[in-house]
Amino acid sequence: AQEPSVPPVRLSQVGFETDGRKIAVVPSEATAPLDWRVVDGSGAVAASGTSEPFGMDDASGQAVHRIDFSGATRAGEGYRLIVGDMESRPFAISERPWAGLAADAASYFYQNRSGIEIAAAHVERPDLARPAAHVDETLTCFAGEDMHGNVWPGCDYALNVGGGWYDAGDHGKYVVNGGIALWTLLNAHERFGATTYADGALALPEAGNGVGDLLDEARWQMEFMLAMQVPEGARLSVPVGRFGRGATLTFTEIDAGGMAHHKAHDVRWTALPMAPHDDPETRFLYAPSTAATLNLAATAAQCARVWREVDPAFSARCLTAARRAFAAAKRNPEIYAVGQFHGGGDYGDGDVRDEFYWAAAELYAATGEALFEERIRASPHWLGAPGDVRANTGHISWPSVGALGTITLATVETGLDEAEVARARAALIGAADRYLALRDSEGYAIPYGAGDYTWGSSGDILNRAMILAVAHDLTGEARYREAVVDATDYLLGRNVLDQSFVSGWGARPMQHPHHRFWAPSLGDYPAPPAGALSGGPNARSMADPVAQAMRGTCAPQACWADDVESYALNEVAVNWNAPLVWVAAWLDQ
Ligand code: 9MR
Repeated sequence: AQEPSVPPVRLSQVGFETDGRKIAVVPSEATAPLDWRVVDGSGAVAASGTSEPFGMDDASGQAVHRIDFSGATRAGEGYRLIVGDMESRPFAISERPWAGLAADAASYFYQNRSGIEIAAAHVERPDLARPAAHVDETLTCFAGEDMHGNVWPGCDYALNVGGGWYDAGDHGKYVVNGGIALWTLLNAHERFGATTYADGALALPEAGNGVGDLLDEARWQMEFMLAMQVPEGARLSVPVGRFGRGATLTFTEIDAGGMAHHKAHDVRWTALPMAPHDDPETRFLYAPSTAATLNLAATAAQCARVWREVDPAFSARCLTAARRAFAAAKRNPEIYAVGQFHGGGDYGDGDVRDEFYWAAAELYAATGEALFEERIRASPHWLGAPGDVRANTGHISWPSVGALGTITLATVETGLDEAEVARARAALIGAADRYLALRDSEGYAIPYGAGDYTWGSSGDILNRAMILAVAHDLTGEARYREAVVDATDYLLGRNVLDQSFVSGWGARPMQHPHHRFWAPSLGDYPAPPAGALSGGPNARSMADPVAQAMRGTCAPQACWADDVESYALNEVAVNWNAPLVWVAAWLDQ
């Protein structure tokens, strides 16, 4: 259940670490500082001070003050922050406020697996169980018209692409986007696989098999990614030319062997609500793309490295697939996902230089071979364009994956010399420094600007938190960790909406994600499990009717609704929950 909003003191609804950063935000036009005090459950003052007037905050559309009450350090429940006649809801201070969040966030992936029963034994409530769906699905390529009347020729084979995760609230499975989520879980395994995500830590059917639970989860997706690879020697007719949408396409035949099909999904969007096993539609593979091929190359190379000791045969299989994919991408470097089809997301990306860099970095980390090293050095993402956060490794999202390669080069033992490793590290620390500066310039003290709020803003913010966390690990400087706490506190309630964007966490959690099965308002369907992250406020691509009705009426941080119908504001997705897995585990350590 959700408590009513308690305006107007905004702080994390999940609480604070004893010796950690504690920030609250209150709206106030006052130009002079305001007196505040934190009182404990018995009314005794635990800390007091004066606020920092910030002035107008464009993201929230309010004038605000920031209050730093980090001086309140004693563990306890029932604290309140009092500022004049404003009073917060009760909050807790504890050693581990985020304990359990990492496991809940990871459970999202199990519960969105395709091709397997979701068993009552592994979920928090029996109504979250469901039968297996799309088991061993053997699909051929879509042949027919796209939305713009282009006729796609298809392929003359079928692949068993069962398994994998559903991308989001829909039933599609996408290699672009599946790849970034998979990389993030594998990276989290490398860091937290012996602790937070050790074997048996999560409720999984594979628990007790001697393998870290995040590896088990990642394998479910890795097998799907491998299955999406085009058979050797297959000649396919694909669109050529520069990235462009809606245009009349020209098709050319290529040697597509080793590429990856961009995606697999229903020929029509499945209805909302609908459990996966009730899906009545026909599903197809869609044409391969260079971006998907490089997502496969990068994650399969990461697989080869991470599973080397755990499962040498699987590791070898991954390495072969990664090499084949990289060679296929070099042979076909500009096959873009320009088709727009009914029934699935596009994930079209007109610039794959970052995907080439990412794949080369992972293949270099896996093999140490000169071919990949040269490719890294030749990439604009290696040197980085000064001042450009995207090119210079700081921005992570499904079409922008350069920083993933840089994180690997900066933190994994490769053949790079010391100076080059230092450069990779400096690039990440430089990006983190820009996020710190942005955090300081925002009223709600988060590394996200008023103009940034777009589809999946929650995931963006967590990806920035990941960069800040890496900078903390590289430098040991507390200010980077504080900014990770800031980003997390925002998601857990320190925002203009007094909203936790994570289901099951906080006094006012998101409850109605755009998800076909977790749709309690639409019939006999379960409420979401704890740990699912809403896409979050989006003022830039307000594509659905709920969002459209809000256009022009909301400040960027307020452009959000807890509405099952709103895919642009309140969907859940693997690429957003994956950095929640990573950041929650990092913070709890
Ligand atoms: O996350 C994607 C966002 O960046 C795009 O702007 C949007 C429109 O193309 O698509 C989002 O991804 C959706 C995908 O296309 C289909 N499954 C649900 C995804 C999350 O909303």
